[in-house]
Amino acid sequence: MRRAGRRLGLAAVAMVAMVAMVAALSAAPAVHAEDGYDLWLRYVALAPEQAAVYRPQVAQLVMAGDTPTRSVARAELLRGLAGLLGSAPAASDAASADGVVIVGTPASSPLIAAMRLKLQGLGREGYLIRSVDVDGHRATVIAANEDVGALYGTFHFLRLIQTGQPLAALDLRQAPHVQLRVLNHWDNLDRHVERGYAGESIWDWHKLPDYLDPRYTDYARANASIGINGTVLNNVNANALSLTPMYLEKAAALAGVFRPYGIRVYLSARFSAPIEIGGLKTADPLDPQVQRWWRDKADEIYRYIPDFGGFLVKANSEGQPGPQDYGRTHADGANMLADAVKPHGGVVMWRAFVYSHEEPDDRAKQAYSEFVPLDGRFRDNVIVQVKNGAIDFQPREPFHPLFGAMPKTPLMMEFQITKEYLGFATHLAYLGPMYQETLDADTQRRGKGSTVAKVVDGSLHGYKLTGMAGVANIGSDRNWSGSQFDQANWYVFGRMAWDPTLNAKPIAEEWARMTFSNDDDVVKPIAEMMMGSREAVVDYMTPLGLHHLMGNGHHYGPGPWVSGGPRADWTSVYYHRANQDGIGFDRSASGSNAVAQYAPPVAREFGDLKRVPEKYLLWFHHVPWDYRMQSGRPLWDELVYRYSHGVDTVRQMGQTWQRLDGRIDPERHAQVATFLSIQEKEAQWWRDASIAYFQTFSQRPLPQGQAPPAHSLEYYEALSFPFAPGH
Ligand code: GCV
Repeated sequence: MRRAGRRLGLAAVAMVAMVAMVAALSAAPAVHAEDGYDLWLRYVALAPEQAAVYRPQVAQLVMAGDTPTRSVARAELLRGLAGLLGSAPAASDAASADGVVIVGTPASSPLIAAMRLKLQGLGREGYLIRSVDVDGHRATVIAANEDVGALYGTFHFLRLIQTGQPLAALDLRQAPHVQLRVLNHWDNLDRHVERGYAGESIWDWHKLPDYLDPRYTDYARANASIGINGTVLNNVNANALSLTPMYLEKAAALAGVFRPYGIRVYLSARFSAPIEIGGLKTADPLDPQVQRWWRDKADEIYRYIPDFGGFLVKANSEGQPGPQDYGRTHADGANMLADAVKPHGGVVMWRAFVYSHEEPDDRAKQAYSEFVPLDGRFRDNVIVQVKNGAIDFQPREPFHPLFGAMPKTPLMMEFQITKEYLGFATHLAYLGPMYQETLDADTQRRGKGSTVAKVVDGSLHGYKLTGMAGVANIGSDRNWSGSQFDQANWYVFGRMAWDPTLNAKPIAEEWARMTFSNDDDVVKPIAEMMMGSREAVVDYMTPLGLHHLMGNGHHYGPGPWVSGGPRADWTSVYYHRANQDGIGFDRSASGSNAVAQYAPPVAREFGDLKRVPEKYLLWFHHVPWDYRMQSGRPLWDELVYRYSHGVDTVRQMGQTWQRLDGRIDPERHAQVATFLSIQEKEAQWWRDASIAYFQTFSQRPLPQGQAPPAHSLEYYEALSFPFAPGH
């Protein structure tokens, strides 16, 4: 009996444990819910009292799901509301009670058609969200001219609930300020991602077109939720094979997944493809055979992908082939491709990140020198893609002088989301303030207020085509971006591409609410950490306008001593120009005169040692070590102080994060905590190595209270990282 009883007891215990486990599992969110996979679309249950307020406001849904886009919008709304509120609204054909949500277009919804809403001016992608009265019932309408607008409106509506905003008296109208809002994937066909720190490429080319990883759909959802409407699948350092039928079929499969989400596929085109895959002897853009080849290629691509967006091209830059190989201009090259895609409605995004074969007196001047003379010579379906600054995505650069300088040629912004120069995936650096700093910068090309944002949204020069590109930080890692906080950079890019006048801080807050917690006492410290984080990176890597001081090739860690090699403008010494007298690149009239590429009032400000903002001091001037800074300190002391300040800020970020222990799910909290400790270690390394190196020129003691570097300069110089990621 006892034995039997004991067995029974064990079985009962096992049964109870199993039931408890099953109950726990079914009550718990999806298995991987808090590893970051769900991004800002977690839709976790709101606090009961909050859910109780929303539930009656979204009790019914009137929405036809009979087109692919309406169907994904509907599914998202049901999924979101079920997650947030514990129950999805009931489907209905009419507003028969309070709390109806009506979504659609006048064409798809008789209710919306009857409302006669002012949808003019919203275009294809805009929407309005409004609290209305329908037959005496309180309702919310999400209306647009086209399905994709209704999809964007749906995501906006969900965001309101995700971030705890009231729904009672809504009157929102939104339309994108920028037409092409695209991610640029620097993904190779072997799945290596150039400057990628989040695993392999998410495009599993080998299994495409047959296997469509569900991740592709989640990628599309995430992009649509922030208004991104285009993706360039392959690296700008392009392989011509991407344009062969085998790969076009794969790209078409991806385009099929993305289409309902309003996302078009683009491809980077290798300029020499007519030779490599076309069997021609030349890729000369003025050669009729070459032109014919591209026209045929475009026709072929559009047979696979009828809504193909067009080409992105890196030409005559860093060894890539281009029209200059045949004595032709960038305009000749771009126009040939533009003519090929024009009949299909495609565009060409032609990059202005160029290097000539001859070393220039100042690389910062190159793009302007090559492109400004071509203003007005591009076809109307070409847009020139310009990096935010003239060198290369440094932690801080003044705005690119091309912005505002090509009134007759649409220019689009290229930001880097992946943090090639800002600590890869382990450093927390929220890029919102950096994007905002560039977009808010005043080119003064048409008087004061001629901001870069107005160049990008086309309003300054009346561009017909507008765009913003972000070099993606997305990979196969479960958390997509290599770290939890790097998701915020994808997010803020999308939000600012939609509206370049948005501020970084509210975006950080809304992201933190959706990603971590809706509690103000969690959101506030996180947003503060984020807002200070990029400045901290600037301080511990490249303070006061220094730039391009990273390790050679892989760009990991400090390398201010980098010299030699094939080109001077690939070294650090070329950029910092430190010597016994001082430090900094003289780009004023007494130096390379790069300042002259800006509008005169800006040139005067940047070119004047007394007026240049200190954050750009060493970008534009070579300054003596004892130069008196605004703080009253000599330059050398200020430099050391800034390096240390960067490290201190990271330490404080770590402490702030520790205080949030218990307020964030343990898995993500632990990962962020570890990454912050890596960042602190590496910030210290940057500071120490940089100080050790520059002290050999300044020959000055460290200011009082400043700790000496932990190691000798030789130690730092000897460190080697042959396998750093992303190279
Ligand atoms: C895709 C920098 C990067 C390169 C990148 C290049 C570009 O030089 O280090 O990896 O190449 O910019 O933007 O074309």
